[in-house]
Amino acid sequence: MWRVYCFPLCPFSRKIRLLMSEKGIGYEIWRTDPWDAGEEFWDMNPAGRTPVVRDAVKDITLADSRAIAEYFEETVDKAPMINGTAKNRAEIRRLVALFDENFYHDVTMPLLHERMKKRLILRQPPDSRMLRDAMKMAHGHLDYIDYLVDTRPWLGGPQMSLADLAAAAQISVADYLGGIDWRDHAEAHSWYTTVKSRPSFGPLLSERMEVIQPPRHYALLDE
Ligand SMILES: N[C@@H](CCC(=O)N[C@@H](CS)C(=O)NCC(=O)O)C(=O)O
Repeated sequence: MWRVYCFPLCPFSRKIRLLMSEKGIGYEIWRTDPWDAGEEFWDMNPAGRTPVVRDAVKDITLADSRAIAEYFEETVDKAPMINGTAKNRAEIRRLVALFDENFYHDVTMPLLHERMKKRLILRQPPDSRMLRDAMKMAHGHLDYIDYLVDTRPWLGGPQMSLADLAAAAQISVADYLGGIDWRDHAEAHSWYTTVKSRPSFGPLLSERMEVIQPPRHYALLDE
């Protein structure tokens, strides 16, 4: 069985866990905080980042969520997530990069820093200006999702794809940290509720990161 080295609020690990569940690939979680990881973890990924996945029986270790996603896409036929025509697949990859890079840097990373790292590691209060800025950036990204789901059934095209999983993974962490205001984003909210209601999402919604509690609506499927 695969082991996923991650911590509950890592959006890239969430994306991989969603992909593995959708494809029916079994895995166990191995709690790893990159800021407190040991030598074994650094040996597996010299970048020192989660997620890392390992199958000890086959002696396969993979790191970097995009490399991992491509590996499972190439080796497991069930539920293709980089799907459709070459043009479609390029569009899916574009959106995955947009959410992994832009959304993460604009929204998820500052929220993780202010609300998680400062609380658990640095023992400092969050900077309210940084929180406000991250929420403002989230608003812009949600506007774009409103537009996408207005013009196509799923973010990347006619079928659910890795673009939906990447976006929902980032949004779920931002939502956990109180950084998402769903008002004025009915289309994005309806799309997110559909993704969040899938069985693959269940385990993510029930996990908690120590003393940091999500807002009440976070795990509810009708809100
Ligand atoms: N490009 C990487 C990004 C992974 C990443 O940034 N992971 C964060 C946790 S969410 C991390 O491990 N950060 C620790 C660090 O950068 O030192 C991927 O897609 O896997």
